[in-house]
Amino acid sequence: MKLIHSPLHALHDGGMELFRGELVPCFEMPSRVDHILGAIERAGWAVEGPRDYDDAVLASVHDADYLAFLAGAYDAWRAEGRDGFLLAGAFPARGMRRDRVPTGLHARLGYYSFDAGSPIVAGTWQAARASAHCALTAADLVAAGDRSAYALCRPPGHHAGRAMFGGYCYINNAALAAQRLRDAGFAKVAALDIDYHHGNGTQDIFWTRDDVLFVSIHGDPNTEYPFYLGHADERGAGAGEGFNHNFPLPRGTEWARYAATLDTALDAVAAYVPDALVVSLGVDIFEGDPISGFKLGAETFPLLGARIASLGLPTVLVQEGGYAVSEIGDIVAGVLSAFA
Ligand code: Q9C
Ligand code: ZN
Repeated sequence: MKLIHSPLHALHDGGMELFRGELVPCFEMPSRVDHILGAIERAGWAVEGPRDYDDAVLASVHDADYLAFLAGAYDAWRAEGRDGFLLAGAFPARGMRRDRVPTGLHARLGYYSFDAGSPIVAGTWQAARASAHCALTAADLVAAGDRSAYALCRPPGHHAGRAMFGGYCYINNAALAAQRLRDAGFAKVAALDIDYHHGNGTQDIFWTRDDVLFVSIHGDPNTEYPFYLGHADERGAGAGEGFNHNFPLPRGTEWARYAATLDTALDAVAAYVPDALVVSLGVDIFEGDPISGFKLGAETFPLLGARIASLGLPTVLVQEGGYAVSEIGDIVAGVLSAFA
């Protein structure tokens, strides 16, 4: 199994997030990658860099105006004589206009995002592009015949919608990988999202499509971020109706219940009879995660990996969340061991 990583992730650093009324350094920090790389190297697996891609590839799952905003936001901030980082603080909620893109930088910042927890620093665009390239490279390896590949993506991607960033995510790496597999000739692709937080961005991107199935297990949005999407009654629309499956679980969920729900989710994937699988591998479902609420012990992750691997599908694994920084390396390695 090949593992793909870019050191450019480290350029996305130094931003702060609004957390319970205070500005704090982002839980989503560069050292997460150091710990995952360390565990990968201890396991004896080699890591390689991503291939290069034209920015046009990103437009396969994102709107062009959104990508242009992301690419130029920091320079526009600089041009206003500012430094540090951009952080959105106002959003077009109900009763306000979303039909016109505003002209001002801060107005567009809120227009294209949904939380005050996802800063844009000088290197965010470069890091997000490199992260996307890792996912695309892993997809290309699987398209060329590898049974599985892992993309050590940072920043993560599954909260990023067609034209919206948030939840530490700017470009939807998993969606790009799924689209890449489709374009390579895999007729039906399933995206399984096991991050603690609902993958609202991936759901958004494939909502009206029947060629990419979205299946997600996550904390109940009644109480868990991102709050406003992820309920079980969200089933897709138009041609996509019936091709979206959400499995919300309460805070405090332990392995026994999680495993039973995972089996139901895997049954939904298998019933679709996909040609390939993309896994949004968030390991913030670990009991030690500082911002999440499930109670899965470290020892359950090889079991989790084995259950997903038992589908027997060509699989692209894409790193999403996981904030118990010093423990996520061994946890990710535990999942990958089932595929390697
Ligand atoms: N009080 C990912 O795991 N902050 N994103 C939540 C709750 C946002 C998580 C604050 C969490 C985003 C990829
Ligand atoms: Zn998460």
